[in-house]
Amino acid sequence: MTAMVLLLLGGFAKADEPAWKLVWSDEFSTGTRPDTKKWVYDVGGNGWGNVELQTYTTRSENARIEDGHLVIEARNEPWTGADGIQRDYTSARLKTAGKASWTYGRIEARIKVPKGQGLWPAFWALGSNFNSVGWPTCGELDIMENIGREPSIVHGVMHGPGYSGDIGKQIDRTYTLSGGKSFGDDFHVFIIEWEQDRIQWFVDGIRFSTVTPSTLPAGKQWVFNKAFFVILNVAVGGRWPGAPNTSTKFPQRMLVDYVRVYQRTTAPAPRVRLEVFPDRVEARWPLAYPQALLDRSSDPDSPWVLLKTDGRRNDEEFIAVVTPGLYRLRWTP
Ligand SMILES: [Ca+2]
Repeated sequence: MTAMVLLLLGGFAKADEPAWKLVWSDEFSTGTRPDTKKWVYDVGGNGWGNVELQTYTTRSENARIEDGHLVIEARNEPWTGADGIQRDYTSARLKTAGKASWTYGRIEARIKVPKGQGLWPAFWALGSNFNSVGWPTCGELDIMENIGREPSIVHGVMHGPGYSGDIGKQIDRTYTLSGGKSFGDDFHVFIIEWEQDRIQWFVDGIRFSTVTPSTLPAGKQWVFNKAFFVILNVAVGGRWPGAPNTSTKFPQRMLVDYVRVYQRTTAPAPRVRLEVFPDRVEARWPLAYPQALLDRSSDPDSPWVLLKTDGRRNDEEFIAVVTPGLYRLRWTP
């Protein structure tokens, strides 16, 4: 019996160590427009501090729910916004400001970015005190930024007072897809795990940046031990990506499968249940332990490797098809 040689370990953490609990999410699975209980539109075309070219609107042409995804669509069309200025591009920018914000947690989204010179999709967060203290004192965490001329690269960026993009001193780390693949070809999961005095960035479960107060320029203030809200947008043009050119095809769409926010909670050690079917064995564990963190090893002397599985979920559990081997369910970094 296959299951007899399958060993599942409950991670290396003690039973009283914290796991993640889902505290907020949007699966974009109902309705035709973004849920106004969760999202607020940023509207307008003032360049957004970056000499961007688009006007953000609230129209379904620019933001809608389709096939279980939030679609943010950048279009090349003349559009005159409330400021009376006609610009050549429209798009959308959605934020949870005033609806939901969090201090610490695991914030993740599964996203397929648009493609093309001049496109600038982002999944990011701003300090909730933005309106009172302004940028960059409020702090900015870019969980994922991609610019069209770098199709294989995403940036994980931190801006704060004295270390922001306008003075070229932001903390900017990148993750590059192997084999020349483009982020715009498929969905990827972009994550930060954020705790007091430490933030880690991941793509598809692989950590590529860890930032702590000691990372900052000497004497600069860490402004990330307080509440932040989340933003999703597709900008067109701007100082960093540059303008679209004749190679850029419009419309371009960013597809967001979900946004999920987990926070740490004291939880019992994860229990993994094995279901044996005639043709496969499934490992099932509670949703409190994110799917991304099932590690596999071929034998006790080999390193752990994150199991690459699309898996699936029901209302209570993540479900992964597993083969004989050594496994651990990991829920602390
Ligand atoms: Ca979805």
